[in-house]
Amino acid sequence: MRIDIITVLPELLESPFSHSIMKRAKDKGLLEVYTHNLRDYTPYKQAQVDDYQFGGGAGMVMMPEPLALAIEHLQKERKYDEIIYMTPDGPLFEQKTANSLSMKKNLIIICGHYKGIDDRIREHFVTMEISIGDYVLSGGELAAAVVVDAVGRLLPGVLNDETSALFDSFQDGMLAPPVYTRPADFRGWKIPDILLCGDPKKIDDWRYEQSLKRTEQRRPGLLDE
Ligand code: 6GU
Repeated sequence: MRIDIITVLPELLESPFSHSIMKRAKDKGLLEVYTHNLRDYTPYKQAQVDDYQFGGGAGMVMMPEPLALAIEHLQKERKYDEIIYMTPDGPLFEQKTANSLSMKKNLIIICGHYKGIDDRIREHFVTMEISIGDYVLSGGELAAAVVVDAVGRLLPGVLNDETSALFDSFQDGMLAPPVYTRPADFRGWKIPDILLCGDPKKIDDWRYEQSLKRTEQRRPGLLDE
């Protein structure tokens, strides 16, 4: 999978994909992430990419021309499955969004700043909008990093048995069960006996019960869906 990210802050997107599982995905050639500085595509002087909004009001808006030129530059090279705009007024990002995006080949992600982007770009170029939650970030970059991480780890070959996504919280509509590692007795706090019983079926049943209990207690809404 290839992801092209259009941003005014490419520096912000260097570190998130340079470690751990995202690094492995890139090293294995399973995930390619390229950042593009929007200022490289503006025809305006002083690398201007934003301007005052028509009708008045506080806050700048990202101009359509630099965004259109950046998108069209990328589209000349390959066909994109989705052009995604990161915006707090988009549909909420969920595990099922990540699952479906992980099956695409080429994605563009546009990171907004200030008051957002000129609406004509949303109308004529953007095919999908994503918000990562009901709060406002100062730009779309951190949200884009969340999406790339959630999607990248699902690509076939990225995770191994130890890190398998099959039993993640949300993957089956439930939260994950509690987990424990050595020592079995830490400061007198013991792990549940059943985990030492050696019967995989019993352990599976216990984990399922724990998942259900956690989900009922913490996120009852998930069980209705
Ligand atoms: Cl995608 N962008 C911004 N700026 N803020 C957000 C968001 C995105 N999702 C939640 N808050």
